[in-house]
Amino acid sequence: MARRKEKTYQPGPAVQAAWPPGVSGNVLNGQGETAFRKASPFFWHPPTQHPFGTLQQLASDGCRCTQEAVDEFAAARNYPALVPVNPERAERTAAEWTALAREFALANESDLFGATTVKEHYIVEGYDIDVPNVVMLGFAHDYDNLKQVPSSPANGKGIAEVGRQYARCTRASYKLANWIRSQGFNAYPYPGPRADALLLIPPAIDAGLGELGKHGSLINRTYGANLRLAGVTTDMPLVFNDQDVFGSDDFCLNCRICEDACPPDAITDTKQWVRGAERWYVDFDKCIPFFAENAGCAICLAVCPWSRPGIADNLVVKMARRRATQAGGHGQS
Ligand code: B12
Repeated sequence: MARRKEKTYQPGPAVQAAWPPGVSGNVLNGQGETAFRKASPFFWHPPTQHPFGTLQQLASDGCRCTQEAVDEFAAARNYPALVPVNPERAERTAAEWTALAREFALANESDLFGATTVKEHYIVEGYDIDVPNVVMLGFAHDYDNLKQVPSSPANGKGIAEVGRQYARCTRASYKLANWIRSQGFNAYPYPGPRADALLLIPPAIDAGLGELGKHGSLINRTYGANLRLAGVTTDMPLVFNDQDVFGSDDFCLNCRICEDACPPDAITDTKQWVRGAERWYVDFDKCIPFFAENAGCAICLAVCPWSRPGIADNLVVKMARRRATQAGGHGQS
């Protein structure tokens, strides 16, 4: 077996000074907990709601490393107004509403569309979501820009690309929410970049957008992990998607490209219990210092084999073949 790469990264003094004494983000996130509980408000929530407020400010300042990145993140935080809900609505089936909403979303900047019901483990502790359904949207980064991470004042292309796609998340989720409202239903956008009531990865998995990767981000069968997410909660009747299990989780079991590439060694090779579910988990205490010092990082997204354009289709076929061989093998024994 090949040896793991030596990691030499050590957090610098600014991160150490900003760290809340005695606090672990992994404990706050419920690493090692086998019973279910909701996620606690965490990074990118208002700084008064969690203990990492000072570090969050440091990370946020670091992401403004070039004027282009500043401008893209400003566009991402330019939240439009929500229109009032139309008191009149047409009689349509859930299938008809879903087809119309999908068509609208895909024509208005989203690359992916899926729907599911709102479940308890999507909602952050202390928040409420009082509509039953959620539409999940996916947005691919420009891969050539994204792969220039980590960013710095000398080359901010990677983090500017993250900001640019967040701006698309904002525009697209608000446009879809306003379209749904104009059709007579409640709708609330969750665009990122700031955190809110809704965790985005768990509903994206249930809405068929992909599987959770070893690097803690969702892997889609077309775009890999080269993807941002946004959501719109609503009471519009919708047809729900099934999960899309296409083999990336199995692939992660034997792949360690992101583990090896992660400078602070934050990605682990085994699944862990976190708030009652056994799944991939990224060590926040190791990840965040490098993230804060390197303008948002995203190396794990860029190196993921599923993210390279044109590769995911082949990997889906390869994983289907592997499953068929394994099933055949079991049948013969
Ligand atoms: C806080 C946050 C961070 C923090 C903490 C990261 C973390 N692991 O939670 C920091 C700043 C370190 C961070 C870094 C990054 N993030 Co971030 N982050 C968020 C944010 C705002 C909230 C997540 C949260 O509260 N985490 C704390 C707890 C809940 O984490 P957790 O228990 O480990 O759970 C995570 C997953 O396991 C999964 N999950 C939670 N519950 C359950 C339950 C089940 C059953 C399953 C299967 C999965 C699952 O969702 C959680 C999100 O990572 C979300 C947006 C959102 N509203 O969801 C974006 C988000 C998760 N981040 C994203 C990305 C891309 C990144 C980065 C690559 C940075 C970048 N340049 O874009 C790195 C990757 C680091 C990593 N893999 O962890 C994307 C992921 C897109 C994708 N393809 O999946 C999101 C969805 C933002 C977006 N709008 O697209 N992030």
